Amino acid sequence: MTTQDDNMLGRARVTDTPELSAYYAELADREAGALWTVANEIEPWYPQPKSVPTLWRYAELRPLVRKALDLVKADDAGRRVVMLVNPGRRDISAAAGLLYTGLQIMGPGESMTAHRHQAAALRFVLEGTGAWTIVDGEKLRVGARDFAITPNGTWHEHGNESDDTPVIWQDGLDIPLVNALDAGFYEVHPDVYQVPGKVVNSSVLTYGGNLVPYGIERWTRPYSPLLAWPWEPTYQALLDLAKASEGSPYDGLIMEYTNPATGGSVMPTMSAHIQLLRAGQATKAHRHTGSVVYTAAKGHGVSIVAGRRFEWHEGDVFAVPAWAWHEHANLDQGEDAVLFSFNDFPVMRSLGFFREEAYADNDGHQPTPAG
Ligand code: GTQ
Repeated sequence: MTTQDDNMLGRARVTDTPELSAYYAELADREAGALWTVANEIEPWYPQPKSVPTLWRYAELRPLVRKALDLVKADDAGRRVVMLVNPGRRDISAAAGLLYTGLQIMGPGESMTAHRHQAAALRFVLEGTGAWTIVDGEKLRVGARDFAITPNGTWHEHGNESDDTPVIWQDGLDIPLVNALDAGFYEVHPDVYQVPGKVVNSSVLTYGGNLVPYGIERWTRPYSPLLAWPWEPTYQALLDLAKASEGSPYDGLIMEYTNPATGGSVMPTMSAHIQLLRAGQATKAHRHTGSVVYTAAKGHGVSIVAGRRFEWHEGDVFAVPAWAWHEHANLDQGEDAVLFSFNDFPVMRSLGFFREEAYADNDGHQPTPAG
């Protein structure tokens, strides 16, 4: 089928004939092909993500995640995780673009063995009080709404030291990106478990205070020396920013978790944001390259993603594919709402692929979707 776009000068527009079909078959027999049969598809005018806007409701998934506690042992599963799979990307287990996400549950007293892999990982804690992770020998204790990273190649193992309450946290990994680049490696720790250093949360104690230690060897690894961002100071930073700034018309009061040594993203492939929407605030629509996975961290709101209306509550996760128009609103008139998100913007930016565009019509809002 040809479209108006295909007919434009400079685009492939060869009509099939019996001779051509026979020719294509001859090429195919030799593992070759005619570019003009696929040119418009492989060089689209603008991004054509296979991922579709998707919402995963925590109220629906939480009981299923808890069910996994009884069905599989953490050690047998390796990681007891319910993946959130984009209906357009089942082939690569991605949630959006080349980003993976899942809900990991650990029962009281459970702990898992150590491994490391090429994929980078991040965690956003949804519930529970006893969660810990050991990242390259540093034990981190993380509570609800805390953010933590497991940079690629670092040894890590997780557990829950609570006596009675399961922990559920969200994992975000760049597994599909690593696989798309055929760069995946995976190793089990030679001693099965790491021996953590004596000081818990040492990177938070060292780098968490808005100051960088002076007079010690400079940090030169490609990821943040700070490995965890507790919720309280993070939320306070948003409240303080709200006093000093109007914020972004598209994102409200948005901040990036950063590498304190560079001011850049926490890891080379993935970045994360935390954003506050004031009571009743509605943002304008924009779109950009790069894929984003959002989590409702606090409050209740709605996001319109490429015309789909996603009403969200705490713990809900939704995917915004690359180049999809999106806008957010806080549906509560009295309380603020907070969205956590992670993205592949560092990849887009380092390759020169980042582009952003404002929605121009209708005062910056997409048409109200039906239903
Ligand atoms: O915690 O190491 O959800 O390796 C998927 C793959 C979590 C992890 C996931 C992983 C991990």
